[in-house]
Amino acid sequence: MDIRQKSAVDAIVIGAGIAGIYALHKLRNELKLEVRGFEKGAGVGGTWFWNRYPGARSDTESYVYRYSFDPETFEGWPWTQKYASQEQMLAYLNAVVDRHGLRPSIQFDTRVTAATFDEQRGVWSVQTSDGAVVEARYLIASVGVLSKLNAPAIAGIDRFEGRQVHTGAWPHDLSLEGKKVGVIGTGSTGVQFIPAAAAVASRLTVFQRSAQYCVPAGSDQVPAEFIQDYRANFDGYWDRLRQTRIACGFAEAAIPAMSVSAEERHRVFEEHWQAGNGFRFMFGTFCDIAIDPAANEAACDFIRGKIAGIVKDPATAARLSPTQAYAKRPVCADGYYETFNRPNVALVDLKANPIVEATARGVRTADGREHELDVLVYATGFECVEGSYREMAIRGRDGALLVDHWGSRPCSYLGISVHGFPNLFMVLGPNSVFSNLAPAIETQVDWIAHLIDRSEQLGQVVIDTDSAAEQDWTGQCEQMAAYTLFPQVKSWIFGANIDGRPNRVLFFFGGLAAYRERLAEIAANGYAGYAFAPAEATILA
Ligand code: FAD
Ligand code: NA7
Repeated sequence: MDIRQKSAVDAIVIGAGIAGIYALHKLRNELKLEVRGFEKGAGVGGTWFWNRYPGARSDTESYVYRYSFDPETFEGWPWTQKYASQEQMLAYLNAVVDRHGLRPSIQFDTRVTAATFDEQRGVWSVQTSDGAVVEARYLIASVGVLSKLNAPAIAGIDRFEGRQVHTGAWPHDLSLEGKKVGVIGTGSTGVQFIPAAAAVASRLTVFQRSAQYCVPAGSDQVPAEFIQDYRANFDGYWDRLRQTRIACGFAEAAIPAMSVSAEERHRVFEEHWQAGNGFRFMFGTFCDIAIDPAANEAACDFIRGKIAGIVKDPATAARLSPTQAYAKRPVCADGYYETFNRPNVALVDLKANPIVEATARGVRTADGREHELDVLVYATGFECVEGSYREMAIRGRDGALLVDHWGSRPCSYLGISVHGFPNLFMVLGPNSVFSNLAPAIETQVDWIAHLIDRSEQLGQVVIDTDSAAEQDWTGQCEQMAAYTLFPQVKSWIFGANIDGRPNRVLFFFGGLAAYRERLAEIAANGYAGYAFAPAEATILA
């Protein structure tokens, strides 16, 4: 029988991005469970299915932004560029899915709307947008940290006769060739989109709320010798990567910025500026850019100097120069600041001159000017981490709603489990590791599969996590975040990109190596914080 017709299976996987694909493979092909996948999109790929905007690409280097579990697909993969484009990422993920025969297990165009835990039977009852109800013992939520779109409310937007698009739901049929384009947002997406759009649009108006510290990406060909060495020593590369914090493949700095002379600091910054990559600039130059205010200000000063040197119009350069700490997720793009020297590009500073309303022909700013647009692009990001959970009614013990359990402080044990929601496993749930996300996802899915395997060995018991473990983990994440400069700035990594939302801690800043060590300790310590027991017997304090 087609697995997609079964109303009871061992496990359900929600989402078919990097995480969902791997979870399906792990549970179905390795643990030999019956697994049904649901994906609201029409195909696999998640982020790389949805984000088709011009310029879209990973900004983690290609050789570490993929699966380590599947050297074979990569073996024959045509690979020349340092960063994979959206098309290449999507093609790669589709190839993995087909190579492992996963497609028949996934039901596309189907959204999971609700999931309720039956305490007596230890079973999740999952409802989908097509009205079906499917039961499973294990529920894996791989719904993405950057999956629920965020867009500003613009007064009178219904009047606008042009086209509106979000970069995270880019339509297949839209070309910007020769069009008057407006873009709101200058985050990771905006800085990729802006140079690409400026090259084809007749006019590009950039509506900037916050100026951005953007370093070059250093997009380039990968040297053939490196590719050869990597293919020959695949496992060694990944083993070393898992011993690092940010897991982006570059050497992480061990020297504090202020321990060297000003000349040496400048030399190191310049070397990394030339090499490119945002994470490398933040974590490969000096070890304390994200911790020590003086080190951070030195990096800011260097980047501001670059902006002043690149952007010809001093007023534009000033508007592009951030004043706050360099403490958002670091971004990179080639030719970002240079784009503002083009005659067809204009910059609007929304803090000084906000959009007040939409008109039939465009948008009007507070200075009274109407900006004529054929297309208005929202590069305004996502309701991150918790956003996709807010779109599903997930009910655990006593009918408690997950989002109520979280309130304004999303908590978890290890970013994976939540007290009172047994056998629910999140991939990249609140307080997962802040790093290159591909190896973080593999780490979590391996752990989830390990727990499920153990439950199966113990006689298909229910796995719950205790409240103390959840609170302890969440508290540790908060303490670690407070040690860094990240909470000083409002950004998506603290959920504060959404208007009116305060900062809340959503990531573990201890790094991938420490996170993996913690998992190993927990396993060695009798799975501390977890209980494995028959359904009615697992109710934990
Ligand atoms: P996603 O890829 O977001 O997949 C989640 C899937 O779940 C989606 O397909 C969604 O449709 C589906 N879904 C959600 N809710 C439901 C529901 N209720 N029912 C059914 N299906 C549902 N990270 C890096 O580490 N390096 C990078 O260079 C990088 N670049 C990025 C560039 C962009 C433009 C964006 C947006 C993100 C980038 N990221 C990057 C983060 C990226 O999201 C992760 O690296 C990774 O792709 C996440 O995979 P995932 O499977 O966890 O989630
Ligand atoms: P980000 O990084 O959240 O950036 C969104 C941008 O949109 C950022 O410049 C925001 O300004 C701006 N924004 C958000 N809401 C508004 C409103 N209401 N008005 C004006 N401007 C707004 O999202 P991205 O898609 O760029 O990147 C997300 C992740 O995807 C990224 O880190 C990578 O992992 C890939 P702000 O800075 O908040 O003032």
